Amino acid sequence: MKIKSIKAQAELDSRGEWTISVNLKLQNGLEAVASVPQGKSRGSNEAVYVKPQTAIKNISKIIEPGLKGIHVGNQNHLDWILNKLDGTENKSRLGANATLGVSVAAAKAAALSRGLPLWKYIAHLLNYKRSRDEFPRLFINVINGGLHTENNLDFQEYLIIPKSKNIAEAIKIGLEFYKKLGEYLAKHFGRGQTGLGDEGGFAPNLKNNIEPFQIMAHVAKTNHLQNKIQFGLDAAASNIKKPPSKLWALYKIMIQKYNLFYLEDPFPENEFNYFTFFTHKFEKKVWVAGDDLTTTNLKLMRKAHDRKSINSIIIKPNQIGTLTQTLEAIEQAKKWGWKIVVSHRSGETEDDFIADLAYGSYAYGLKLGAPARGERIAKYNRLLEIDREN
Ligand code: 2PG
Ligand code: MG
Repeated sequence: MKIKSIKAQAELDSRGEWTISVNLKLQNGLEAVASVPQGKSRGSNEAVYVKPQTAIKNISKIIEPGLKGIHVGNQNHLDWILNKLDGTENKSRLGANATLGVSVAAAKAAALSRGLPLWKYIAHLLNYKRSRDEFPRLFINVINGGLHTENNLDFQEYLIIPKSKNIAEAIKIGLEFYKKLGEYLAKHFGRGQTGLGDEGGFAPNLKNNIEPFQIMAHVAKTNHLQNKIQFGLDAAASNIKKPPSKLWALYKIMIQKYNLFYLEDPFPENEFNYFTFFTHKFEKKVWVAGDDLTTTNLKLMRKAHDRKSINSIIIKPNQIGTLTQTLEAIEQAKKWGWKIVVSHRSGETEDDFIADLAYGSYAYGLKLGAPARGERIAKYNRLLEIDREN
């Protein structure tokens, strides 16, 4: 299980932007590939990406020589070396795109060598021994706005979260709702309003930022799905110009009228105090999640914990740059009782790693976009496969 070679190359993400994929070969002949996603509405404290060509060069000049002969079965040690080779707090030397690609490819190679499905290998890294009887709930982005579209909605993601007994049923509910929503938009707003945003959700122009929930509630009710889904929102408020007090008033309506269940980044990433007031007031009703606020970074997570700013967290491996640090963030968040939602990025590849990560880390949820377009569908299909493997 020792590393023989690591090669990286440029490939395209779902927005047609260049990213990288990494091929890692072991001395035992096995090989694993990982591709790296890229966000658009990024938190300013995320680990630094370097240009794809620089990441590729760093992998061949620095990472491959530094990791050759290293055993992939010890993920901790391998990621420790990656951090050592980088030598910065935020991966700015090697690039978090370079380190994450290698880190995930190594985990995949280790899982292959042990003959384990990746999610089981991740559970093993976390020392989870009991068999998995739950599954991550799906956070499905059905209406897109903000930076992921050209439409007039300020909020980035209007989410549905199916309630179901198993993953296949959750996917079916998601599919049905998504189809019915598309039909409704085409009928009432015209075909031009059913274009898709970056994460596959519809991107209509609507009269205000609450109307998506009016429509979603209506579609749920008329299709007898109202007891089968809950609503969520990723405001991605760092990109919104409205003052926090105005945002607060909108969230209040969403909670009171639409039973909002999950609310991510309700305020800009530096507004820890607003988060704290809000969470204090609404923590019994809604899961208030940090994304740009916390960037999968233990230091920021600690700050949010000390101030009681959130009760839920988004986990994105590429915000921190190695699998080990991602798992550390998950472990810590669990100790604090936060609800954990593993997430894709808006610029995705066909790599389905996050499905295994959500499953294997026993996360509460997986945010994976709408059931449309190959890069999102890859994750849905992997979930179905895991369900059969389990
Ligand atoms: C977010 C993400 C993913 P991006 O804000 O949660 O949905 O968007 O990848 O553009 O940062
Ligand atoms: Mg977010």
